[in-house]
Amino acid sequence: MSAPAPILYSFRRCPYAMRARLALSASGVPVRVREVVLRDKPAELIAASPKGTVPVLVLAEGGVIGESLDVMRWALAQNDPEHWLQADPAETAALIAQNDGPFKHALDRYKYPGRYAAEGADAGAHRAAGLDLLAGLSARLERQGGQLLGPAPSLADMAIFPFVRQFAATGPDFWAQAAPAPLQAWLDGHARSPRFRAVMAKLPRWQPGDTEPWLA
Ligand SMILES: N[C@@H](CCC(=O)N[C@@H](CS)C(=O)NCC(=O)O)C(=O)O
Repeated sequence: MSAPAPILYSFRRCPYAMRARLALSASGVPVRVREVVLRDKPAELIAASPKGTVPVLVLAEGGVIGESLDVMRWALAQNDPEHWLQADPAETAALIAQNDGPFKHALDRYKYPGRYAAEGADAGAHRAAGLDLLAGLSARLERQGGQLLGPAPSLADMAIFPFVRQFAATGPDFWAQAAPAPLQAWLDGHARSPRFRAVMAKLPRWQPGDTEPWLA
């Protein structure tokens, strides 16, 4: 019998779950994954975290972490071999707040205009607003030597790139033609990394009674 391990409720394509998986993988902490379907969430997920979003990390000793950034910070507090936590905390928080706030707002309305039709969302205007914010990130990548807060990746890069990846994938031709080159290079580097590929492995949907696979 192996020692009890934390359990991560995850959804492969969710960018919040991706950032949690990236940090857990970087930390090397062994974690078992319950892959869920958002339209049919298991009762166990709701019992652990009634707000019903993923990711959720259920600790072996009984605590529950229901926010992606808290999962990242918990993982890196156990072990941070690549020093993701060494970047300036205030700048890290500001970059992530911009991503999770105005950038996510624009991304959702660009990607799913039908869902926001009632508020009169114009996909093109939101695409432009998103690109404006991304231009700021790109200028920063140039200034900092390749990553958002220096030459090496830190928490901000790993928390943000899954969302930029969604923006790029919403209109690949637009992205190729309109996104600044440093930003394209940054995204490609992260999206093609062995770690990202590993945490994007397809897992079967978890059903009660199944033994969960380990996170890569
Ligand atoms: N603030 C949360 C947001 C998580 C979130 O919104 N996850 C989405 C999937 S990407 C979700 O679970 N939505 C609930 C649903 O679709 O039912 C976090 O950072 O963990």
